[in-house]
Amino acid sequence: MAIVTISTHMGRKVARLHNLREPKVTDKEPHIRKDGHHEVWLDIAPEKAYKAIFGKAVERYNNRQTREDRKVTDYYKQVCSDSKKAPVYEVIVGVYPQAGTLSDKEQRAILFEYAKGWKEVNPNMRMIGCYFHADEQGAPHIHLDYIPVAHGYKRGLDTQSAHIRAIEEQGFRTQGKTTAQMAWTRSENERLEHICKAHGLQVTHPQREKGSEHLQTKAYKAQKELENIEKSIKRSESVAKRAEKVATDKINELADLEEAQHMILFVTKARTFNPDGSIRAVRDDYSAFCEKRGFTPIQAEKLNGELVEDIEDYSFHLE
Ligand SMILES: [Mn+2]
Repeated sequence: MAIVTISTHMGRKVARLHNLREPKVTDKEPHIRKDGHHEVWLDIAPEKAYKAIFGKAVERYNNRQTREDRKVTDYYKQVCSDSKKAPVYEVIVGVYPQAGTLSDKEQRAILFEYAKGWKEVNPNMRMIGCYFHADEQGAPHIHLDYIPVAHGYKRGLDTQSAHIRAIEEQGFRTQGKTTAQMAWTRSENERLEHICKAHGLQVTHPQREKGSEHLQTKAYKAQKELENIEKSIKRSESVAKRAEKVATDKINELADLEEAQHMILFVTKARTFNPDGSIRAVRDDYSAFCEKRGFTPIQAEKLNGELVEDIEDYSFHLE
């Protein structure tokens, strides 16, 4: 199971040409891979969207005006020139793997679900653009552009483009240190988290943990470490088994050797009665025997020493 962090970054900066991958703009953006994948899920020009959303309100307002100069001719332009407002807002949504992996396809599915569910929970935030970018450095993400729509104004148009009012109309209120905007952002994060969980992902909140590594991530890493340790134990066990076999072979070889020693002693006994036989001759025979059996010089020397002692003992008894 992959562990991810999520983010819904809300902002007033909308770069439609970047989102649409307009070459004039993206040619100057080196972080975009030319051969990368991107999709346009929805794209309505803001001017057009403003006419569709506020056209009727503009009409109602203009019909009430007696003075021609008070009539609204272009509501979009009016909002653009209002320093307190942005005509279009944007949320950048991403799912970022912290441990484990997540395919582009899976990321796309989650983000698509998020975008698809937008309309139902955000009736006041009219989506006019949605762009899937899997061609930038880092994880795939979407840019979701929307126009905030608030109703019930007594002054000016009865329906206006107004971010905070639109959020409040959706039921979010400022409470203590939590602003309506923060509450709404949190609710969108929870919605995304819910989708991630439905896709079998674990979601961590490193920022809530104030930069410390999340316990779930730690647990995941510990689990992986344990698996690695288990693997290395298995490897050690098979090494031990092989070593045991080598040891058994060596013991068998030593048993053979002991037998050979007895044989040599037997030969020595025979040579004692032979005027040409000597201890030295037996020792040379034995050295050759060790060499043939593949013993190291030290092993051979040690055994040799023992053998000589044995032979000397034996000779003594014979006298
Ligand atoms: Mn992008």
